[in-house]
Amino acid sequence: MLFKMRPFQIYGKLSAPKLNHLFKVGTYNCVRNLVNVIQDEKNGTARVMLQKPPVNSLSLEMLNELTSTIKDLEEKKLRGIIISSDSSRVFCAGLDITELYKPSEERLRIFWKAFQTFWKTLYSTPLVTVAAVNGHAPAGGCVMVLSCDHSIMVNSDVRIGLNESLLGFAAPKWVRLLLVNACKNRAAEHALKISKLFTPKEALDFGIVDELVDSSSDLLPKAEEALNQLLKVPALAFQKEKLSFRKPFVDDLISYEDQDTDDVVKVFLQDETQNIIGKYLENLKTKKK
Ligand code: CO8
Repeated sequence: MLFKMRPFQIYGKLSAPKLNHLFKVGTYNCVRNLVNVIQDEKNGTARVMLQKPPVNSLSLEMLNELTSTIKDLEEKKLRGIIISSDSSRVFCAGLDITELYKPSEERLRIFWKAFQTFWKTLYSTPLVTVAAVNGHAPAGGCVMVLSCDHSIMVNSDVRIGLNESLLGFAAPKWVRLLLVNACKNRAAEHALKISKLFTPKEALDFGIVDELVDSSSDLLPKAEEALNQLLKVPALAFQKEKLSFRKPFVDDLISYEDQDTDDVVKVFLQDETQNIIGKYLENLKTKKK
């Protein structure tokens, strides 16, 4: 059977070999700068691939692009997405720490609001969301995984968790509740206090991810299988159940999001926090030397 072919919509640079690799009958890809969307029109699904080397950190541009990608796919009436990474070692390194180091107050406010907006969009999207976690997922990377409907991680020597306290700041309520919802209050409290990064096996045991696969080659087939399984549930019922659990958390954040931004800006602009972030960044840069 022949599927309808759509022309590529290319917003960013993509090399010819990569294009050839991605081009499949019945699919088309829409490459923006930092996110590559490979859409399967027949199935009504898409793979949303993070491609911001080296570690897919969430800069302001990345957050805005991810939000607009999800909104675009909702408008196109897609049914589900798999979020994965172009890197073989890192799913997402969390917020871009350079956004948090010596920022202007204005940029920091815009950045934090973009993070809130991205989270609200991902967490409550009517799309069925599956995270295919093929590498490290600290901090904001873990927030993304915890916000999907289902997550599968490769059982390798990578780590996942909320490690913000090491950077000198505490997770805000809406981030903390994501972990509490996954792994119970006491375990979440302990993990947040010590910036615990979980092995994939621990993450499975604590409910941070839903499934493990042994090899990265098994990840996407397994994610597709999981997505297709979830898509068998009638969409309206799925969305209603999802929103009945998630909307209260989103509404809660909406009720205090300006205060949340004020609090975060205040903490990040303190000298003490800036010193810790500066040292953390320095350690990241020097660890390979
Ligand atoms: N932001 C910006 N740059 C980064 C980040 C990041 N999050 N992570 C790594 N980099 C940079 C490194 O400095 C390095 O730069 P360069 O090449 O110039 O030296 C480059 O990316 C490659 O990094 P690595 O060599 O460390 O790559 P590895 O593959 O060895 O390791 C890791 C990958 C494990 C992801 C590792 O880079 C790492 O641990 N990164 C830090 C992750 C982290 O701590 N993120 C916290 C961000 S804060 C956050 O997300 C808050 C979330 C919400 C809570 C809010 C509470 C207020």
